[in-house]
Amino acid sequence: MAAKVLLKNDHIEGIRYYDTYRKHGGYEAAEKALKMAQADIVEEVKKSGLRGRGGAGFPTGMKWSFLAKPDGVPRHLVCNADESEPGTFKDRYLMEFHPHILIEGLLISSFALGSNATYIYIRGEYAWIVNILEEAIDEAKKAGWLGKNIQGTGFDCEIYVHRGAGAYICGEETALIESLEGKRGNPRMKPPFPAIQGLWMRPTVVNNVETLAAVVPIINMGGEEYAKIGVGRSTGSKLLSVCGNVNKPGVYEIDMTISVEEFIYSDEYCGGIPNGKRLKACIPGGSSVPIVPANLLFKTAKGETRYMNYESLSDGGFATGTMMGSGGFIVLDEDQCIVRHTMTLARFYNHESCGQCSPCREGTGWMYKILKNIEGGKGKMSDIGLLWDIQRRIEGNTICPLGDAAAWPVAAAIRHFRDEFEWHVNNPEESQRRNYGLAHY
Ligand code: L3W
Ligand code: SF4
Repeated sequence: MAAKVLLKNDHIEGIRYYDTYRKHGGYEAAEKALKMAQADIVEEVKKSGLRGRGGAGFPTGMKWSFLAKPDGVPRHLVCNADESEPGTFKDRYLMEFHPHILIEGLLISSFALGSNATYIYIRGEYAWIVNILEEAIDEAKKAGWLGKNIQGTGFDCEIYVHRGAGAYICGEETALIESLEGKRGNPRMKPPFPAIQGLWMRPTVVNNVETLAAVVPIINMGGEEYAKIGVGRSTGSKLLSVCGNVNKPGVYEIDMTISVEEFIYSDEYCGGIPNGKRLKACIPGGSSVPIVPANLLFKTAKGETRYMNYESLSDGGFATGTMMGSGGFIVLDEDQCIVRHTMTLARFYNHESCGQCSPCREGTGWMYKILKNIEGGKGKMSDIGLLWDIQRRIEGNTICPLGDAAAWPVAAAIRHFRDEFEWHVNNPEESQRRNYGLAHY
Protein backbone atom coordinates (compact mmCIF):
# COMPACT_ATOMS: atom_id res chain seq x y z
CA MET A 1 0.00 0.00 0.00
CA ALA A 2 0.99 3.56 -0.46
CA ALA A 3 2.04 5.03 2.84
CA LYS A 4 1.62 8.65 3.85
CA VAL A 5 4.18 9.15 6.55
CA LEU A 6 7.26 11.11 5.46
CA LEU A 7 5.52 12.51 2.40
CA LYS A 8 2.11 13.03 3.99
CA ASN A 9 2.32 16.77 3.28
CA ASP A 10 3.62 16.31 -0.26
CA HIS A 11 0.54 17.98 -1.76
CA ILE A 12 0.86 21.16 0.30
CA GLU A 13 2.27 24.11 -1.57
CA GLY A 14 5.13 25.83 0.25
CA ILE A 15 5.72 22.95 2.71
CA ARG A 16 9.40 23.64 2.11
CA TYR A 17 9.11 26.82 4.18
CA TYR A 18 9.01 27.00 7.96
CA ASP A 19 5.68 28.81 8.40
CA THR A 20 3.78 26.33 6.22
CA TYR A 21 5.54 23.32 7.76
CA ARG A 22 4.76 24.58 11.27
CA LYS A 23 1.11 25.28 10.37
CA HIS A 24 0.74 21.64 9.31
CA GLY A 25 2.09 20.09 12.51
CA GLY A 26 5.80 20.73 11.96
CA TYR A 27 8.05 20.83 15.07
CA GLU A 28 5.32 19.27 17.25
CA ALA A 29 7.47 16.15 17.54
CA ALA A 30 10.41 18.35 18.55
CA GLU A 31 8.25 20.08 21.19
CA LYS A 32 7.33 16.66 22.57
CA ALA A 33 10.87 15.24 22.40
CA LEU A 34 12.50 18.20 24.15
CA LYS A 35 10.31 17.43 27.20
CA MET A 36 11.33 13.73 27.19
CA ALA A 37 14.36 12.09 28.79
CA GLN A 38 17.07 11.40 26.17
CA ALA A 39 17.01 7.66 26.94
CA ASP A 40 13.23 7.58 26.38
CA ILE A 41 13.65 8.97 22.85
CA VAL A 42 16.20 6.23 22.10
CA GLU A 43 13.70 3.72 23.54
CA GLU A 44 10.94 4.97 21.19
CA VAL A 45 13.26 4.59 18.20
CA LYS A 46 14.12 1.06 19.34
CA LYS A 47 10.42 0.19 19.72
CA SER A 48 9.71 1.55 16.24
CA GLY A 49 11.96 -1.12 14.68
CA LEU A 50 13.37 1.56 12.33
CA ARG A 51 16.25 0.22 10.23
CA GLY A 52 18.89 2.29 8.45
CA ARG A 53 17.54 3.53 5.13
CA GLY A 54 20.96 4.07 3.48
CA GLY A 55 21.45 0.48 2.34
CA ALA A 56 22.53 -1.78 5.18
CA GLY A 57 19.23 -1.80 7.12
CA PHE A 58 21.00 -1.83 10.50
CA PRO A 59 18.59 -1.22 13.46
CA THR A 60 18.76 2.51 14.25
CA GLY A 61 17.88 2.23 17.96
CA MET A 62 20.62 -0.35 18.43
CA LYS A 63 23.16 1.87 16.67
CA TRP A 64 22.16 4.77 18.92
CA SER A 65 22.54 2.64 22.04
CA PHE A 66 26.10 1.69 20.99
CA LEU A 67 27.14 5.35 21.20
CA ALA A 68 29.96 5.66 23.74
CA LYS A 69 29.56 8.39 26.36
CA PRO A 70 32.98 9.01 27.92
CA ASP A 71 33.00 11.97 30.37
CA GLY A 72 33.93 15.31 28.87
CA VAL A 73 34.18 14.04 25.26
CA PRO A 74 31.78 15.68 22.76
CA ARG A 75 29.58 13.38 20.69
CA HIS A 76 28.39 14.02 17.15
CA LEU A 77 25.51 13.18 14.89
CA VAL A 78 26.30 13.11 11.16
CA CYS A 79 23.61 12.94 8.50
CA ASN A 80 24.74 10.98 5.46
CA ALA A 81 23.28 12.91 2.51
CA ASP A 82 25.98 11.77 0.07
CA GLU A 83 23.37 9.97 -2.01
CA SER A 84 25.46 8.61 -4.90
CA GLU A 85 24.31 5.04 -5.38
CA PRO A 86 23.29 4.71 -9.06
CA GLY A 87 19.49 4.64 -9.26
CA THR A 88 19.01 6.29 -5.87
CA PHE A 89 17.47 9.76 -5.57
CA LYS A 90 14.94 9.50 -2.74
CA ASP A 91 16.98 11.59 -0.25
CA ARG A 92 17.26 14.31 -2.89
CA TYR A 93 13.46 14.46 -3.06
CA LEU A 94 13.09 14.63 0.70
CA MET A 95 15.70 17.37 1.11
CA GLU A 96 14.52 19.39 -1.87
CA PHE A 97 10.83 19.42 -1.03
CA HIS A 98 10.70 18.62 2.71
CA PRO A 99 13.86 20.10 4.26
CA HIS A 100 12.20 20.85 7.59
CA ILE A 101 11.29 17.24 8.33
CA LEU A 102 15.02 16.49 8.10
CA ILE A 103 15.98 19.49 10.26
CA GLU A 104 13.35 18.51 12.85
CA GLY A 105 14.57 14.88 12.81
CA LEU A 106 18.14 16.10 13.23
CA LEU A 107 17.19 18.30 16.17
CA ILE A 108 15.36 15.45 17.98
CA SER A 109 18.16 12.96 17.24
CA SER A 110 20.88 15.45 18.27
CA PHE A 111 19.05 16.03 21.56
CA ALA A 112 18.63 12.27 22.16
CA LEU A 113 22.30 11.57 21.43
CA GLY A 114 23.74 14.71 23.04
CA SER A 115 25.24 16.19 19.87
CA ASN A 116 25.79 19.96 20.06
CA ALA A 117 27.46 20.07 16.64
CA THR A 118 25.64 18.08 13.98
CA TYR A 119 26.70 17.78 10.34
CA ILE A 120 24.91 17.14 7.08
CA TYR A 121 27.45 15.72 4.61
CA ILE A 122 25.81 16.29 1.25
CA ARG A 123 26.72 15.04 -2.20
CA GLY A 124 28.61 17.85 -3.97
CA GLU A 125 26.43 17.61 -7.07
CA TYR A 126 23.37 18.54 -4.97
CA ALA A 127 24.57 22.15 -4.90
CA TRP A 128 21.11 23.69 -5.16
CA ILE A 129 19.89 21.63 -2.21
CA VAL A 130 22.66 23.09 -0.04
CA ASN A 131 20.91 26.46 -0.42
CA ILE A 132 17.52 24.93 0.42
CA LEU A 133 18.91 23.26 3.56
CA GLU A 134 20.77 26.36 4.69
CA GLU A 135 17.65 28.45 4.22
CA ALA A 136 15.65 25.93 6.30
CA ILE A 137 18.36 25.91 9.00
CA ASP A 138 18.23 29.74 9.16
CA GLU A 139 14.43 29.65 9.46
CA ALA A 140 14.59 27.02 12.22
CA LYS A 141 17.22 29.05 14.04
CA LYS A 142 15.16 32.24 13.87
CA ALA A 143 12.20 30.30 15.32
CA GLY A 144 14.36 29.09 18.24
CA TRP A 145 14.75 25.44 17.18
CA LEU A 146 18.52 25.63 16.70
CA GLY A 147 21.34 27.58 18.33
CA LYS A 148 21.74 28.26 22.04
CA ASN A 149 19.30 27.20 24.78
CA ILE A 150 16.76 25.72 22.36
CA GLN A 151 13.18 26.52 23.48
CA GLY A 152 14.55 27.30 26.97
CA THR A 153 15.72 23.72 27.58
CA GLY A 154 19.40 24.60 28.02
CA PHE A 155 20.25 22.36 25.02
CA ASP A 156 22.49 23.91 22.35
CA CYS A 157 22.70 22.58 18.80
CA GLU A 158 24.14 23.86 15.53
CA ILE A 159 23.70 22.09 12.19
CA TYR A 160 26.45 22.55 9.59
CA VAL A 161 26.05 21.61 5.92
CA HIS A 162 29.24 20.24 4.33
CA ARG A 163 29.49 19.62 0.58
CA GLY A 164 31.33 16.60 -0.77
CA ALA A 165 33.40 16.85 -3.94
CA GLY A 166 31.99 14.13 -6.17
CA ALA A 167 33.37 10.90 -4.72
CA TYR A 168 30.94 7.97 -4.33
CA ILE A 169 33.16 6.44 -1.66
CA CYS A 170 32.46 9.37 0.67
CA GLY A 171 29.00 7.85 1.23
CA GLU A 172 30.74 5.04 3.14
CA GLU A 173 30.50 6.27 6.72
CA THR A 174 34.18 6.19 7.67
CA ALA A 175 35.30 7.74 4.36
CA LEU A 176 32.67 10.41 4.96
CA ILE A 177 34.14 11.09 8.40
CA GLU A 178 37.68 11.33 6.98
CA SER A 179 36.42 13.75 4.33
CA LEU A 180 34.57 15.82 6.94
CA GLU A 181 37.85 16.03 8.87
CA GLY A 182 39.40 17.59 5.77
CA LYS A 183 41.29 14.53 4.57
CA ARG A 184 41.08 12.34 1.48
CA GLY A 185 37.95 10.17 1.78
CA ASN A 186 39.58 6.80 2.40
CA PRO A 187 37.49 4.30 4.39
CA ARG A 188 38.84 3.25 7.79
CA MET A 189 39.06 -0.29 9.09
CA LYS A 190 36.09 -1.23 11.31
CA PRO A 191 36.02 -1.88 14.28
CA PRO A 192 36.28 0.55 15.91
CA PHE A 193 32.85 1.61 14.65
CA PRO A 194 32.06 5.34 14.51
CA ALA A 195 29.82 4.90 17.57
CA ILE A 196 33.05 4.44 19.54
CA GLN A 197 35.58 6.43 17.46
CA GLY A 198 34.14 8.56 14.71
CA LEU A 199 34.53 12.22 13.81
CA TRP A 200 37.82 13.49 15.32
CA MET A 201 37.90 10.11 17.10
CA ARG A 202 34.84 11.15 19.11
CA PRO A 203 31.75 8.92 19.47
CA THR A 204 29.62 9.56 16.37
CA VAL A 205 26.37 8.32 14.94
CA VAL A 206 26.10 8.38 11.14
CA ASN A 207 22.57 7.94 9.78
CA ASN A 208 20.99 8.37 6.37
CA VAL A 209 18.66 11.33 5.54
CA GLU A 210 15.49 9.20 5.36
CA THR A 211 16.36 7.43 8.64
CA LEU A 212 16.69 10.73 10.51
CA ALA A 213 13.52 12.18 8.97
CA ALA A 214 11.62 9.06 10.14
CA VAL A 215 12.38 10.01 13.76
CA VAL A 216 9.74 12.78 13.43
CA PRO A 217 6.73 10.46 12.80
CA ILE A 218 8.14 7.99 15.36
CA ILE A 219 8.02 10.64 18.11
CA ASN A 220 4.68 12.01 16.87
CA MET A 221 2.89 8.67 16.84
CA GLY A 222 5.04 6.69 19.31
CA GLY A 223 7.42 3.85 18.46
CA GLU A 224 4.82 1.11 18.89
CA GLU A 225 2.32 2.74 16.51
CA TYR A 226 5.06 3.34 13.92
CA ALA A 227 6.04 -0.35 14.16
CA LYS A 228 2.46 -1.30 13.19
CA ILE A 229 3.06 0.15 9.71
CA GLY A 230 4.72 -2.43 7.47
CA VAL A 231 5.32 -6.07 8.23
CA GLY A 232 7.61 -8.18 10.43
CA ARG A 233 11.03 -6.58 10.81
CA SER A 234 10.29 -4.22 7.91
CA THR A 235 8.51 -1.58 9.96
CA GLY A 236 7.46 1.92 8.95
CA SER A 237 7.40 3.40 5.48
CA LYS A 238 10.12 3.27 2.84
CA LEU A 239 10.93 5.71 0.09
CA LEU A 240 11.83 4.24 -3.27
CA SER A 241 13.26 6.01 -6.28
CA VAL A 242 12.20 4.34 -9.50
CA CYS A 243 14.04 4.61 -12.82
CA GLY A 244 14.65 2.63 -16.00
CA ASN A 245 11.99 1.14 -18.29
CA VAL A 246 8.80 2.08 -16.45
CA ASN A 247 5.93 4.32 -17.42
CA LYS A 248 6.07 6.33 -14.21
CA PRO A 249 9.56 6.90 -12.84
CA GLY A 250 9.74 8.93 -9.62
CA VAL A 251 9.82 8.73 -5.84
CA TYR A 252 7.20 6.64 -4.01
CA GLU A 253 6.51 5.98 -0.35
CA ILE A 254 5.32 2.45 0.46
CA ASP A 255 4.47 0.57 3.63
CA MET A 256 6.45 -2.54 2.61
CA THR A 257 3.38 -4.82 2.36
CA ILE A 258 2.95 -4.44 -1.41
CA SER A 259 4.12 -7.18 -3.79
CA VAL A 260 6.92 -6.55 -6.28
CA GLU A 261 4.57 -7.37 -9.15
CA GLU A 262 1.99 -4.85 -8.01
CA PHE A 263 4.68 -2.23 -7.50
CA ILE A 264 5.90 -2.60 -11.09
CA TYR A 265 2.54 -2.95 -12.82
CA SER A 266 0.02 -0.94 -10.85
CA ASP A 267 -0.85 2.57 -12.03
CA GLU A 268 -0.34 3.88 -8.51
CA TYR A 269 3.41 3.20 -8.79
CA CYS A 270 5.59 2.31 -11.78
CA GLY A 271 2.64 1.90 -14.15
CA GLY A 272 4.13 -1.03 -16.08
CA ILE A 273 6.72 -1.22 -18.86
CA PRO A 274 6.49 1.25 -21.78
CA ASN A 275 5.47 0.16 -25.28
CA GLY A 276 4.14 -3.20 -24.10
CA LYS A 277 7.67 -4.58 -23.71
CA ARG A 278 8.42 -7.52 -21.48
CA LEU A 279 10.21 -7.16 -18.18
CA LYS A 280 13.71 -8.63 -18.29
CA ALA A 281 15.20 -7.89 -14.86
CA CYS A 282 15.15 -5.59 -11.90
CA ILE A 283 17.66 -4.19 -9.41
CA PRO A 284 15.50 -3.17 -6.47
CA GLY A 285 17.99 -1.56 -4.10
CA GLY A 286 20.53 0.54 -5.99
CA SER A 287 23.26 -0.67 -8.35
CA SER A 288 25.17 -2.55 -5.61
CA VAL A 289 22.55 -5.19 -4.99
CA PRO A 290 22.21 -8.32 -7.16
CA ILE A 291 20.14 -8.08 -10.34
CA VAL A 292 17.14 -10.44 -10.40
CA PRO A 293 15.71 -11.88 -13.63
CA ALA A 294 11.95 -11.48 -14.15
CA ASN A 295 11.27 -15.20 -13.55
CA LEU A 296 12.63 -14.98 -9.98
CA LEU A 297 11.34 -11.53 -9.16
CA PHE A 298 7.72 -12.14 -8.22
CA LYS A 299 8.15 -15.40 -6.23
CA THR A 300 10.52 -16.18 -3.38
CA ALA A 301 12.70 -19.28 -3.20
CA LYS A 302 9.78 -20.97 -1.37
CA GLY A 303 7.40 -20.14 -4.22
CA GLU A 304 5.57 -17.49 -2.21
CA THR A 305 4.71 -13.99 -3.41
CA ARG A 306 7.73 -11.68 -3.14
CA TYR A 307 7.01 -8.42 -1.34
CA MET A 308 8.77 -5.09 -1.30
CA ASN A 309 10.43 -5.50 2.10
CA TYR A 310 13.82 -6.39 3.56
CA GLU A 311 13.10 -10.07 4.26
CA SER A 312 11.08 -11.00 1.18
CA LEU A 313 13.45 -9.31 -1.29
CA SER A 314 16.45 -11.15 0.15
CA ASP A 315 14.69 -14.53 0.39
CA GLY A 316 16.81 -17.22 -1.17
CA GLY A 317 20.10 -15.38 -0.63
CA PHE A 318 22.08 -14.36 -3.68
CA ALA A 319 20.89 -17.43 -5.64
CA THR A 320 17.30 -16.22 -6.03
CA GLY A 321 17.02 -13.11 -3.87
CA THR A 322 18.40 -9.63 -3.77
CA MET A 323 18.26 -6.76 -1.26
CA MET A 324 16.19 -3.72 -0.34
CA GLY A 325 19.49 -1.75 -0.25
CA SER A 326 19.10 1.98 -0.67
CA GLY A 327 15.70 1.72 -2.40
CA GLY A 328 16.98 2.65 -5.87
CA PHE A 329 14.57 0.58 -7.98
CA ILE A 330 15.94 0.04 -11.51
CA VAL A 331 13.80 -1.73 -14.10
CA LEU A 332 15.17 -3.24 -17.33
CA ASP A 333 13.01 -4.31 -20.27
CA GLU A 334 13.64 -7.02 -22.86
CA ASP A 335 15.73 -4.72 -25.08
CA GLN A 336 18.42 -4.07 -22.48
CA CYS A 337 21.77 -5.83 -22.78
CA ILE A 338 22.81 -7.25 -19.42
CA VAL A 339 26.47 -7.44 -20.44
CA ARG A 340 26.51 -3.78 -21.40
CA HIS A 341 24.66 -2.88 -18.21
CA THR A 342 27.15 -4.86 -16.08
CA MET A 343 30.07 -3.28 -17.91
CA THR A 344 28.71 0.21 -17.19
CA LEU A 345 28.49 -0.60 -13.49
CA ALA A 346 31.97 -2.16 -13.45
CA ARG A 347 33.31 1.03 -14.99
CA PHE A 348 31.59 3.04 -12.27
CA TYR A 349 33.00 0.99 -9.37
CA ASN A 350 36.45 0.98 -10.92
CA HIS A 351 36.35 4.76 -11.23
CA GLU A 352 35.08 5.20 -7.66
CA SER A 353 37.43 2.72 -5.93
CA CYS A 354 39.66 4.64 -3.53
CA GLY A 355 42.51 2.24 -4.31
CA GLN A 356 43.49 1.29 -0.76
CA CYS A 357 42.95 -2.47 -1.13
CA SER A 358 44.43 -4.47 -3.99
CA PRO A 359 41.44 -6.79 -4.63
CA CYS A 360 39.20 -3.75 -5.21
CA ARG A 361 41.74 -1.47 -6.90
CA GLU A 362 43.01 -4.13 -9.32
CA GLY A 363 39.93 -6.35 -9.50
CA THR A 364 37.43 -3.64 -10.46
CA GLY A 365 39.67 -2.47 -13.32
CA TRP A 366 40.27 -6.00 -14.49
CA MET A 367 36.54 -6.83 -14.46
CA TYR A 368 35.78 -3.65 -16.41
CA LYS A 369 38.37 -4.46 -19.10
CA ILE A 370 37.10 -8.02 -19.52
CA LEU A 371 33.47 -6.88 -19.67
CA LYS A 372 34.38 -4.21 -22.21
CA ASN A 373 36.03 -6.85 -24.36
CA ILE A 374 33.10 -9.25 -24.15
CA GLU A 375 30.57 -6.52 -24.82
CA GLY A 376 32.54 -5.24 -27.78
CA GLY A 377 32.81 -8.69 -29.41
CA LYS A 378 36.45 -9.25 -28.44
CA GLY A 379 35.91 -11.69 -25.59
CA LYS A 380 36.78 -15.36 -25.19
CA MET A 381 34.61 -18.05 -23.57
CA SER A 382 37.23 -18.44 -20.81
CA ASP A 383 36.75 -14.75 -19.91
CA ILE A 384 33.40 -15.60 -18.32
CA GLY A 385 35.05 -18.02 -15.88
CA LEU A 386 37.82 -15.50 -15.27
CA LEU A 387 35.27 -12.80 -14.42
CA TRP A 388 33.56 -15.16 -11.98
CA ASP A 389 36.90 -15.94 -10.36
CA ILE A 390 37.88 -12.26 -9.99
CA GLN A 391 34.59 -11.21 -8.40
CA ARG A 392 34.87 -14.07 -5.88
CA ARG A 393 38.34 -12.90 -4.87
CA ILE A 394 37.08 -9.37 -4.25
CA GLU A 395 33.99 -10.21 -2.18
CA GLY A 396 34.70 -10.17 1.56
CA ASN A 397 38.37 -9.29 1.10
CA THR A 398 38.30 -5.51 1.24
CA ILE A 399 38.21 -2.75 3.84
CA CYS A 400 34.82 -1.37 2.88
CA PRO A 401 31.65 -2.63 1.12
CA LEU A 402 32.55 -1.02 -2.23
CA GLY A 403 34.45 -4.22 -3.06
CA ASP A 404 31.34 -6.34 -2.46
CA ALA A 405 29.22 -3.79 -4.30
CA ALA A 406 31.45 -4.16 -7.36
CA ALA A 407 31.51 -7.96 -7.16
CA TRP A 408 27.80 -8.69 -6.63
CA PRO A 409 26.42 -7.22 -9.87
CA VAL A 410 28.98 -9.22 -11.88
CA ALA A 411 28.23 -12.43 -9.97
CA ALA A 412 24.46 -12.04 -10.35
CA ALA A 413 24.72 -11.17 -14.06
CA ILE A 414 26.78 -14.28 -14.81
CA ARG A 415 24.60 -16.47 -12.57
CA HIS A 416 21.33 -15.44 -14.22
CA PHE A 417 22.31 -14.25 -17.70
CA ARG A 418 25.27 -16.42 -18.70
CA ASP A 419 23.63 -17.00 -22.09
CA GLU A 420 23.98 -13.28 -22.90
CA PHE A 421 27.71 -13.36 -22.14
CA GLU A 422 28.06 -16.44 -24.34
CA TRP A 423 26.04 -14.78 -27.10
CA HIS A 424 28.53 -11.89 -27.22
CA VAL A 425 31.48 -14.29 -27.40
CA ASN A 426 29.80 -16.36 -30.12
CA ASN A 427 28.66 -13.34 -32.15
CA PRO A 428 31.65 -10.99 -32.31
CA GLU A 429 30.55 -9.15 -35.44
CA GLU A 430 27.05 -8.48 -34.22
CA SER A 431 28.47 -7.44 -30.84
CA GLN A 432 30.79 -4.97 -32.52
CA ARG A 433 27.94 -3.61 -34.61
CA ARG A 434 25.83 -3.12 -31.48
CA ASN A 435 28.72 -1.56 -29.62
CA TYR A 436 27.54 1.98 -30.22
CA GLY A 437 30.49 4.26 -29.72
CA LEU A 438 32.03 2.96 -26.55
CA ALA A 439 35.55 3.77 -27.67
CA HIS A 440 35.75 6.76 -25.36
CA TYR A 441 35.00 4.68 -22.24
C1 L3W B 1 28.48 -0.33 16.24
C2 L3W B 1 28.67 -2.64 15.81
N1 L3W B 1 27.96 -0.04 15.02
C3 L3W B 1 27.41 -2.36 12.46
C4 L3W B 1 26.90 0.06 12.15
C5 L3W B 1 27.92 0.53 11.15
C6 L3W B 1 27.02 1.15 10.07
C7 L3W B 1 25.79 0.28 10.12
C8 L3W B 1 25.70 -0.75 9.05
O1 L3W B 1 27.25 -0.17 4.17
C9 L3W B 1 25.58 -0.79 2.58
C10 L3W B 1 26.69 -1.34 1.71
C11 L3W B 1 26.35 -0.75 0.33
N2 L3W B 1 28.81 -1.58 16.64
C12 L3W B 1 28.15 -2.40 14.52
C13 L3W B 1 27.82 -1.06 14.17
N3 L3W B 1 27.37 -1.10 12.91
N4 L3W B 1 27.89 -3.18 13.45
O2 L3W B 1 25.78 -0.32 11.39
O3 L3W B 1 26.91 -1.35 8.85
P1 L3W B 1 27.29 -2.24 7.61
O4 L3W B 1 28.75 -2.56 7.74
O5 L3W B 1 26.34 -3.38 7.55
O6 L3W B 1 27.00 -1.36 6.32
P2 L3W B 1 27.61 0.01 5.71
O7 L3W B 1 29.09 0.06 5.81
O8 L3W B 1 26.87 1.18 6.27
C14 L3W B 1 26.04 0.21 3.56
C15 L3W B 1 24.86 -0.66 0.43
O9 L3W B 1 24.64 -0.20 1.71
N5 L3W B 1 24.26 0.16 -0.60
C16 L3W B 1 24.59 1.43 -1.01
C17 L3W B 1 24.55 2.50 -0.35
C18 L3W B 1 24.52 3.81 -1.00
C19 L3W B 1 23.80 4.77 -0.48
C20 L3W B 1 23.39 6.03 -1.11
O10 L3W B 1 23.80 6.42 -2.18
N6 L3W B 1 22.52 6.70 -0.43
O11 L3W B 1 23.30 4.61 0.72
C21 L3W B 1 23.26 -0.41 -1.30
O12 L3W B 1 22.88 -1.52 -1.12
O13 L3W B 1 26.74 -1.56 -0.71
O14 L3W B 1 26.60 -2.74 1.69
O15 L3W B 1 26.66 2.43 10.41
O16 L3W B 1 28.80 1.43 11.71
N7 L3W B 1 29.00 -3.86 16.23
FE1 SF4 C 1 38.85 1.61 -1.16
FE2 SF4 C 1 37.73 -0.37 -2.59
FE3 SF4 C 1 39.12 -0.92 -0.41
FE4 SF4 C 1 36.75 0.32 -0.19
S1 SF4 C 1 37.08 -1.75 -0.96
S2 SF4 C 1 38.64 0.80 0.92
S3 SF4 C 1 36.81 1.60 -2.05
S4 SF4 C 1 39.92 0.02 -2.31
